[in-house]
Amino acid sequence: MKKSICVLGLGYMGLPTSLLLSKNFSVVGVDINESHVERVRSGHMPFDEPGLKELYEENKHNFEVSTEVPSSDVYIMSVPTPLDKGMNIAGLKHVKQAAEMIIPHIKDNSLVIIESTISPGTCEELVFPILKRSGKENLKMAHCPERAIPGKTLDEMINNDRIIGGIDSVSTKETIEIYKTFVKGTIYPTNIKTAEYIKLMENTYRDVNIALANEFALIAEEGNINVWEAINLANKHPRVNIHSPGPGVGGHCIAIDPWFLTEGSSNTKLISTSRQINDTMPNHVLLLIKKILKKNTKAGPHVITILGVAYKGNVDDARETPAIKLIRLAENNGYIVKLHDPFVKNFPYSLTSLEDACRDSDCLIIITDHDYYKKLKPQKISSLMRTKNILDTRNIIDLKEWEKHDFYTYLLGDSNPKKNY
Ligand code: SAJ
Repeated sequence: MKKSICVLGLGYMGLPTSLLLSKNFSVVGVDINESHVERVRSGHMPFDEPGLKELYEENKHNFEVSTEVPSSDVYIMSVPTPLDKGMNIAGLKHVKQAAEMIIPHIKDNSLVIIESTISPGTCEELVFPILKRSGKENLKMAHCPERAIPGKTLDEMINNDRIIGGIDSVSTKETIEIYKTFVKGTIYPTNIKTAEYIKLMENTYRDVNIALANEFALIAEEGNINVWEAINLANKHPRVNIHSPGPGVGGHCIAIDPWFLTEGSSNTKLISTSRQINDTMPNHVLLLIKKILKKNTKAGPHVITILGVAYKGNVDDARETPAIKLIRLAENNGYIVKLHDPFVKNFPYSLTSLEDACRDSDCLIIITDHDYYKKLKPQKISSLMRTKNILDTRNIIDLKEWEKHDFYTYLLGDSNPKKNY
């Protein structure tokens, strides 16, 4: 008989994982959000992800969804672990709730796998003791952090290497057997706490490197240097790989996970400084907007247009997007803020058509590196604007092309001496 697997949490990672597993196992996907469960049950994918709908159609005979936890051989937790913002520590309430929900249904020999990102020690010190309250024998547990990137989730879940750390060698071995059914990359075994630590190191590494790129951009602006050209040429060195500056770091992982590392230590100067640099990039973007509007515009009130609210290019995901901070800062400074995004549907502020967003605007600000904006034609927008300013925070448009259509162009990380801000 096929092993039964229950995946708790049908979000960006839980749903694709459930569907990949349903090729070989009988899978029940559980979520506490009834309307979300209903949506998936009726065959509607709750977010855009290449190949997801097709995978659902292929495997739906092995896949059920429910708000109730069933009795199962294996449980996989893929629930959110948000940042407890007031304290900058991991918010583990969903993890605890999922563990409590499992207790009445868990069997002797069940295996519980945590995919959610957690601070080192959480599996052994928090979750396993909760599961042991069930009184069941030979419980097993492992941490198998996900490494996939939205927009390429299925491809990366299948092809990336994976780290699996069990609470003991049997747990590690059994978890590897399960993931081997769909992972083509190499699966590396380790212990459970090291697996928790590795996941946080990976995202912290990226955050610190982005902070360095952002700091390079700020220094370049002071020194009449185009940071994008400088980074491109520095990266010709065989051992240098500088990341890209931008308007700030968003998403559910890179902007959050470094704090899960720092909560367990007092030796975290570099990591917290990097977080601070990335978190204050929207403030810097606002300063650039102010300089632009001081120099080249008509009388206020000023209208600014934010192009892109997704946290990164070509996705519909706006979690932790730096656009939110920029919108709030801009409103606090008296600007009328108009917003456009070709993909995002759920957002706390109203989004409008591109034409409406640009009409009577004094400055366009590219925040998200959607391909859609790379292809934007200045002639399409030029006549709508009140004052033709454009600030590119991602270096994705051809500024010269926009200048041909009478735009004043500005680039984050380039003080642009000709325009002298
Ligand atoms: N960003 C920059 N400059 C860069 C790269 C990214 O400003 O050079 C910004 C992006 O615009 C975005 C944010 O950083 O706002 C994060 O984007 P991302 O593409 O770096 O990462 P995520 O959050 O989509 O996915 C990351 C990935 N982790 C790593 O690359 C180490 C992914 O593999 C993880 O699975 C995911 O976090 C996760 O779930 O932890």
